[in-house]
Amino acid sequence: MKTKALLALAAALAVSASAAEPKHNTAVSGGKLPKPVKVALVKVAGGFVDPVRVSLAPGDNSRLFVCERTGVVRLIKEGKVQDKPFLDIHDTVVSSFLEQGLYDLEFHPKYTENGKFYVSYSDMWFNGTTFIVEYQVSKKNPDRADPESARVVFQMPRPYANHNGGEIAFGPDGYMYIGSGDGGWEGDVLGAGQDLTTLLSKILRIDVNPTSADRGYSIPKDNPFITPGSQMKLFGVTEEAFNKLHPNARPEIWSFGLRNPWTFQFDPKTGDMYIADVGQNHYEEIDFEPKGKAGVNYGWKFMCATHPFPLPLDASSKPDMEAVKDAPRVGEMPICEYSHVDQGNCVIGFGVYRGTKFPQMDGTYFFGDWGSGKLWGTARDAKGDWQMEELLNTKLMFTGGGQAPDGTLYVTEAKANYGGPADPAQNERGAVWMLVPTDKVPAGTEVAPVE
Ligand SMILES: [Ca+2]
Repeated sequence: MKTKALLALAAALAVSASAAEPKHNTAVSGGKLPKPVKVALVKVAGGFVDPVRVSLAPGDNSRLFVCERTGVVRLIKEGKVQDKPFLDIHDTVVSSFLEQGLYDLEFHPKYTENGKFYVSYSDMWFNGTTFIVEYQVSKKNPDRADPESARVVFQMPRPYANHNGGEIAFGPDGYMYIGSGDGGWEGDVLGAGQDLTTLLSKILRIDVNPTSADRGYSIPKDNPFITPGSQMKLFGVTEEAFNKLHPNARPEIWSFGLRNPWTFQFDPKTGDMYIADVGQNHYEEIDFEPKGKAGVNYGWKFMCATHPFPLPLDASSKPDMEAVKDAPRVGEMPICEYSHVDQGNCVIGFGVYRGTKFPQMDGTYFFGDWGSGKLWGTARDAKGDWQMEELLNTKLMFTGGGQAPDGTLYVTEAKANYGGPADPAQNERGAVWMLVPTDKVPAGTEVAPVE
């Protein structure tokens, strides 16, 4: 009887687990978007030193704040780059290595009321430590930040110069989400991916409003790895309940198992998250997180995209898929993946278009590759399967993007490469582009050449 009851319980659990975790496909290039669209990149402005992000303030579609990796935030106003920057913190940003510098700028969701915004960058004086600092706009001039208003919100030491992540974004819940890479070198030498005691290799979630003056931020009470004090007892707790406790986990963690989430975005309509996780040697991936789903494991370093890591190579130095076909898969699988063989080497997410101007783009997530200049769209078809379609093959080296309140998507592109000049100011200048359907390209504008 007892065995039968256990078997019934196991069967019930299996059913409920599969109901809670619907399986989805992992799309590869070659699919067709449910809403067919042809797109072009229209140049907005050039002359930027390694631009990596574009930010726009809530309710304001007219001003583009461009993050230059060297630590300068330039302002494009009514299509013209302003002479004076919005913010210049180059004397505290280290940018001599390609993956370091000013990463991102985000405006507080209530910016129109409180004038607060946030930058994330690699700090020069703290050996590349990630800093997230709050500033306020000048009370006298909306085109200028107040440099004296700096308040350090968050800092996180980086063991190596690479895999810093960098993206910050406010979720639909008003909390700040932070992309943090695995700490660097290659192959997750620190074992950070599956380690809940480190902030490396994660998406973090914090409240930028501290609850006490001696802290830079506070922890949202429903973060997934907080252990409530009431549960810290060793007796009278079921094994199942113990299994859910992570007494050493960092409470800032939202999700884990990410290699280098340099970009991620929220769908402005649904609140779902798309993570462009940069892969190693063989595959790039896009992860999808339904709104509010906490504590997800995206698999690194057990997995790179849908493939076990490390991948054994065959006699011709190609991944030996036969050797790993029965290997266990760990964590949530991506919705899209592509190979380094002919598709690129560093995935860059741009965002989900949501707007009234271009209905044929609505609901599609757009992303590209830094190495190949290809640009894809992905969305679910009528059956619920993810489709991934190549839309452009450019010569641009994509670095990031940004989205306007009206849904318009922007793309940044720089010419910098590994092994380039130690002073990024010596790099060829990059530009900001706007993603539009080809039949909506404004007359007299420059369009990115495609192959
Ligand atoms: Ca951002």
